[in-house]
Amino acid sequence: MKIGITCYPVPGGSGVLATELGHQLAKRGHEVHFISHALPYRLDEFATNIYYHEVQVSTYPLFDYPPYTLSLASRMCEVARQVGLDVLHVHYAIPFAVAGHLAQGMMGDRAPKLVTTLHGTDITLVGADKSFFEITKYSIDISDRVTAVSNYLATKTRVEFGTQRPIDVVHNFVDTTRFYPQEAHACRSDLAPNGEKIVMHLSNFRPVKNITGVIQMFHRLTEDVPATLLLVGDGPESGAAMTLAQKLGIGERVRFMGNQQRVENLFSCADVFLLPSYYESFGLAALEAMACGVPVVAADVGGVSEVIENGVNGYLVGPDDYDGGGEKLKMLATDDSLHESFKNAALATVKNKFTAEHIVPLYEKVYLAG
Ligand code: GMT
Repeated sequence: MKIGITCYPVPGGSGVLATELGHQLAKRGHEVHFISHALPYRLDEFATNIYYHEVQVSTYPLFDYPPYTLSLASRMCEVARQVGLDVLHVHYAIPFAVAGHLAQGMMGDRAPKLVTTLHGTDITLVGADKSFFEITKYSIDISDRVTAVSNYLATKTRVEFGTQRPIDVVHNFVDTTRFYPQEAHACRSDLAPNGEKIVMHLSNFRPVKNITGVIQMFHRLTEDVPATLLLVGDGPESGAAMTLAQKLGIGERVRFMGNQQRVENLFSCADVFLLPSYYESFGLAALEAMACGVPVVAADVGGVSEVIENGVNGYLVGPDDYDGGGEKLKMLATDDSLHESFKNAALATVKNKFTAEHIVPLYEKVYLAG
């Protein structure tokens, strides 16, 4: 098939998933066309069967806000005509589904099928904002097929928007040829020269990620265990994280890595991954950690329990339960046999449910469905 993909190109779960899906579809022989205003964050090297079509966003003194959605719709239509797209798969409802719908309208009979994947905050935060409510509801209604990344998100969407339309649940997946337990990367000796334990957090540092929880839970751990916190990613809460770490006297134990392309190398240095978000529709970063054999302590919110089984392959705590989170970090950092059993259970969860081989055919089925 010829598949167009539109996603946010910046670091974030929806863009990562969309790009990883593009890679997997291309490997399976499909022709994949990314349509975006910038190269997606993980589309960082040449790959056979993958093409990139940039959207030029024009501005004009009359426009206070450049009309990106219209430029995108035009580009989607051009690409669809040029290459004969069968499917246009947009990741995140706003504004991509509406742009896709406009492109379909311009294409007439030869329009590609519009598939919209809901990732989480497009429904829970952005979509539920009054000013976006109607357009998000419309985006769901006009898509030919809608998928959601967890059962939780599919149910939440039906309830929030009062829609009965079918939503296929297609969980996130991880590329296990890239994310697997490997020898600790050279950075481990640099980050933990005296054998400290390494806790890692990866996100785009938005308020929903509860960076205060990350620092506080890590702080509880350091009361008993020498440890380093690896913060990977960047965003609006980065500065506050640094300030809080300094205030708690653990500033020197926290390493800010910024946005990194090869996060698998950093996972290979970590002992535990920490994700105490206030909301998480799935938790792709947790899944990547698990694929690298790193047990996760996460908040029991949204669809996280569809990935993490509490007490088996990770721990689930309340997002503001700093003592509970710190205690679980401590258990995994100090009990080697517990760590080994969680590591093996996490690897088995990934292998049995969340590999590309399990999930990508489900997307192909959605593309082919009538
Ligand atoms: O919130 C983020 O970290 C980014 C966000 C996005 O849409 O870019 O991630 C969402 O999509 C991921 C991929 O499907 C999910 O694994 C994340 O759980 C989800 N984030 C939230 O729900 C907060």
